[in-house]
Amino acid sequence: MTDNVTFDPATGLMAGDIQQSQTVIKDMQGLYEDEAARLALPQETAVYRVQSHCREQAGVAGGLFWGTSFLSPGLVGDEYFMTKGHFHGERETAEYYFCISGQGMLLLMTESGETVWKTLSPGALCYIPRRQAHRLVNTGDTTLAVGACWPSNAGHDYGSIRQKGFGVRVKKINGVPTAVPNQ
Ligand code: PAN
Ligand code: ZN
Repeated sequence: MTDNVTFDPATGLMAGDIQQSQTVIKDMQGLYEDEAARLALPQETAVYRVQSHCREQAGVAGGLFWGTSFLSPGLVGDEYFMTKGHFHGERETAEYYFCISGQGMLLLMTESGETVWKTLSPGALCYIPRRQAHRLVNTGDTTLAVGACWPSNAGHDYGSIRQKGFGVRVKKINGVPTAVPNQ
């Protein structure tokens, strides 16, 4: 990957020498509380896509990666669209997130399961400390675009999130985004 890359601060869109990935509803198996509601949706529905500039080799310490996540609005049952969420495989790595557009929440969870959440609107800057899992939730009705910068050796550990989830789920209750304990 080269330095031939652009980043539009108004939208978060990147172009040039970038990687792109997309996560659809069928990839989110087991992550929402209401699995029947997830299965009832068209399985190719886009939940989020990520653009990134990974100039260094993944897994090698010393570099930085840069990217934007675009999370669609939507619900699975009463639970808002969200990212899978992960700990960094290399636990001693932190990350910055910054909200570019849309409305949402960032969930942060320690390894012992204590979960806090931060409200995201354009301009919010969030530091994700080392050893904390992180997940984005779109609580609005437009795309949530969030930029990020993370160390090239961070890696992604999705396993424990798949098993236990976060300490809260974010649901639309009486029209209001509400964090409720994850049973
Ligand atoms: C982000 C995330 C991105 C997608 O770039 O990887 O928002 O979320 P999941 O990886 O949980 O599917 C990041 O935190 N990188 O470390
Ligand atoms: Zn991360």
